[in-house]
Amino acid sequence: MKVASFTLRPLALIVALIGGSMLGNVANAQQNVPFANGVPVAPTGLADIKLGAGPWIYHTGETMDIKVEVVARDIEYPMALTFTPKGEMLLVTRKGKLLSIANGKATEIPGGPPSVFAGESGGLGTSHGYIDVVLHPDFAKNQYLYISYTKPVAGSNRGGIAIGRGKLNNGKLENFADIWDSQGKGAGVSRLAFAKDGKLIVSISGNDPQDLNTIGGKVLRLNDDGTIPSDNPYVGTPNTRPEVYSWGHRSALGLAIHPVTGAIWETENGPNGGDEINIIKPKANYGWPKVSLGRDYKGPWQSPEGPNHLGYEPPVVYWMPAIAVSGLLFYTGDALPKWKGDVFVGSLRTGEINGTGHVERILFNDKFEELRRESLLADLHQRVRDVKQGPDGFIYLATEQKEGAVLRIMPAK
Ligand SMILES: [Ca+2]
Repeated sequence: MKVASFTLRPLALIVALIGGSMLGNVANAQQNVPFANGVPVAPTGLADIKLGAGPWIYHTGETMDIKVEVVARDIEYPMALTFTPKGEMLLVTRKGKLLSIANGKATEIPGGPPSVFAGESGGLGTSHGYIDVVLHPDFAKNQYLYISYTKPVAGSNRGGIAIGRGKLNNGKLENFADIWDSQGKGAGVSRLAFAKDGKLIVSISGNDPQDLNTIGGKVLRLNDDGTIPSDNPYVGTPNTRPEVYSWGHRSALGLAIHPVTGAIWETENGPNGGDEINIIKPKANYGWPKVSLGRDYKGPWQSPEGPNHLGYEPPVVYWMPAIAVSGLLFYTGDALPKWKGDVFVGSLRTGEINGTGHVERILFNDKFEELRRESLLADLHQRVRDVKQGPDGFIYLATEQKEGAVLRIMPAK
């Protein structure tokens, strides 16, 4: 039933105004929330709850008790973490720092590029300093460390995404140089992963995911030196960027290679819902902004025809409302045996409420169809940006906030 105040009879309007009926609920509901830049301003009642000292013990759905510990804390805005073959933990931050974490202490590794940090986490138009860090598959031989970052661009307060590499040697990043540069055209977020064939897979957010002649909203495929692989799917296609591997993506905050199949998996954010996990195929169009399984920030379904993915590559998992899906991990360890083979994702916030980030575990069947989904650690109120498996088989989390931390999930005993 369409109810608008101008259609109400005077008596009903009076009833509505005094809030004594169903109609009153319509008239008095919280529909006029404050907006900024066309987006509702999310409340902050649960945000910035200080992380306790821990450890925390949880019972979990698969009847396995876990312990969560703080590995390091008071690190400003961690974005991504990784481990060297020798087990050293490396972290990059929105502040544009590369850090080595050991014994609860963060030590800065100099030699990285200048970068742009702008805006509060979770706000529109933010720039993220250092966004992701990966090691070359032959790192033990060549010491190559790659960073995707927001490179300063003259006349822009947001910068543009670039990717560079340097050699990690004796606590320094040496000879860092860009291997690929969006020339200011890509802003927002970017993730990196090396595929099993040694190609560097890159996700780039942007405003033009349906335009094959730009790099925004695409997954790209590069050689390890940033050049274009001759077997890329669009090499030689007119009016198409030869880096493009797949298209129609929104903000991808997670990228990982399946440990068995070698497939590229990606997490990307819808607005208020329509967050996705996708399996990336060459030339496939993943639909954004034509189709989505979620709502726009203002309330309407994103797809004009309703929520569907007809004619486009559908996600394997989706969320409505959004969880601000972030880092992506295939757990292969033995330390948490009941989770072996499961997928983990980070969440920055749930249902547009700040301070509700957490971790989700998803159990698939052998066709990668979802069977179970479990929410973990929501009571810690952290923005979980990255999820990685350590060499010890424990799960490590990077929480992206001003007083950010690295957490570790291990068996309770
Ligand atoms: Ca999609």
